[in-house]
Amino acid sequence: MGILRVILGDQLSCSLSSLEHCDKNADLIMMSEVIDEATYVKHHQKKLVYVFSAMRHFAQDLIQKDYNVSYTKLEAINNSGSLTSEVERAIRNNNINKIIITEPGEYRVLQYIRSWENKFGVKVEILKDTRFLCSIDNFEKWARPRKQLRMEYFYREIRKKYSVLMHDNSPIGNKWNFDSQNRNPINKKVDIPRLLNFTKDQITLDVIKVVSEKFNDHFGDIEPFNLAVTRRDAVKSLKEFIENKLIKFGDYQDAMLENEPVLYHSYLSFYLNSGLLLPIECVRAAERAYHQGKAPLNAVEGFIRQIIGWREYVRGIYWLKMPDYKNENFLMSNRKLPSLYWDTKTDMNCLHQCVKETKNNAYAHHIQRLMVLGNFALLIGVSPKEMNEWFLIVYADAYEWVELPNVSGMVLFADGGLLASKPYASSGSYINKMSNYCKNCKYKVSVKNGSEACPFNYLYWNFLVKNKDKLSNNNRLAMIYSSYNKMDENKKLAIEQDSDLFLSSLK
Ligand code: FAD
Ligand code: DLZ
Ligand code: SF4
Repeated sequence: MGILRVILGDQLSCSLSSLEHCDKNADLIMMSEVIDEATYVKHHQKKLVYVFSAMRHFAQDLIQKDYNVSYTKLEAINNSGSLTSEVERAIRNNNINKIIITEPGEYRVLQYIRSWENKFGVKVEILKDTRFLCSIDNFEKWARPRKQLRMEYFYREIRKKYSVLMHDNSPIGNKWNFDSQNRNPINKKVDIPRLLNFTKDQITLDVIKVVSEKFNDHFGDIEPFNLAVTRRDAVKSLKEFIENKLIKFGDYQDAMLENEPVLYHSYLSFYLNSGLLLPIECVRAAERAYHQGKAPLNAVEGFIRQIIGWREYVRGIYWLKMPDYKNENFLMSNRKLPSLYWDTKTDMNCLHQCVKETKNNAYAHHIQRLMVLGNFALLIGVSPKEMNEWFLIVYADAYEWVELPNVSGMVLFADGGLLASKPYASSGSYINKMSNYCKNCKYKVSVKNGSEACPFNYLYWNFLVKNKDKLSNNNRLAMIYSSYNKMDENKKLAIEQDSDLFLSSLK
């Protein structure tokens, strides 16, 4: 009689709660690659290669540590296709008296885990995911008495709790947040350090073969494949970022440059989200670099805020608000996702570049996701359901707990301002300031109306007009609505006509 310990594809950490107190002689670890998880949305092919290869390598590590592992590959003939049916098969073939699992990252998965106890007549224990710095319960305790759930205040609490960048009880530098120093555009001449390249071993090559055979109708390119798939290589990536890129992370956090998909970003989200790296080790590594004088405070604080601020905060919001959060649509947006998000075909160079890089890399950095891909969808009123599905498919770091609040809350304002105090809507001038995309665009960013004009320029005003009922009482938008009200009537008409023409031509 032993315990079945189920490990999911994003739970690849040796310190996982479901591995604690494991009896290596009696307990069975179950890991399964299943078609249901690969296709409930049609994940990017590179994401599938990453997930399956990292799972296979993690199972190998566990076996080397003498755990008793039952691993089912996608192509195995006895693979039953879903996690639930795989658990059933494991119970049938082994003497199992209990199931232990760490809480999953998606509500959908939690629902079916909760059905196992009744279905199989075996006790199921769901343990907390202790890899996060704030538990779901503690986030709820923080949120319950508050009217507004701003990330900044949550972040300060976590900094204090873990004593990160603190001196006595004050933040180092006497300020919690150095974001105002983190908005520099980037000059093409800056010599950006290259990412590490990892050689593909036989495990990854086998996975590439399976994915390219079975999922070739999914979006995205497998090659070049340069992601780490083991903890060892993920740790190398973290070290490389801390040594070579952290120093400028803050300065260029919001910058975008053609054919430079990563710039000074860490490129660590895949590893954090599947468990190869732990958030606290990334935070401590950055903090150490600050104390050793290797990186300035604006960079280190900015990086740490993304991890113990935004990352923990969006997870808290997700679990606080699910399952209703998924259906929220405050602006009642219902446009179909334009085909350019799949085929890259558009004359708008910023969108073309960001979709192309997403297709090649299963990665885009934050400002590309927010201010180009997201901003455009917000302005044209893409339905939250369609946009969420796209974001969940195309990025190798996407799991619903982190994707949904970013898309519905931060980008589409679908939660009516729970996460963001105002929509991140912007005209072309922001993209022009922060990137070199406009130089190679068919449209002119300086032109506001007419066939040559950058579509972001008129769509921005059109968005505000169309959503006036819902947004004009937002204090942070008062000045903008007042500028619109003062606008010449001919200009208002041109905005409406240009927007109608543009939107009706969108495929
Ligand atoms: P860096 O810029 O180097 O940041 C360091 C780390 O901070 C990241 O690795 C990530 O773990 C964390 N982080 C930064 N911003 C956020 C954020 N807003 N929310 C949560 N964590 C954050 N991130 C995901 O991990 N998965 C997603 O599916 C995802 N979808 C997004 C969708 C949209 C529309 C937007 C605007 C953002 C999304 N993000 C998502 C957040 C962010 O864009 C990515 O975490 C980041 O681009 C990953 O690249 P990086 O590792 O180089 O990040
Ligand atoms: C994303 C993903 C994929 C593609 N495949 C698997 C799989 O075959 N087996 C598995 O255990 N997990 C997989 N995952 C991750 C899950 O779909 C799900 O997103 C997370 O487990 C939620 O925490
Ligand atoms: Fe994008 Fe407008 Fe610039 Fe073209 S001109 S790249 S559409 S912001």
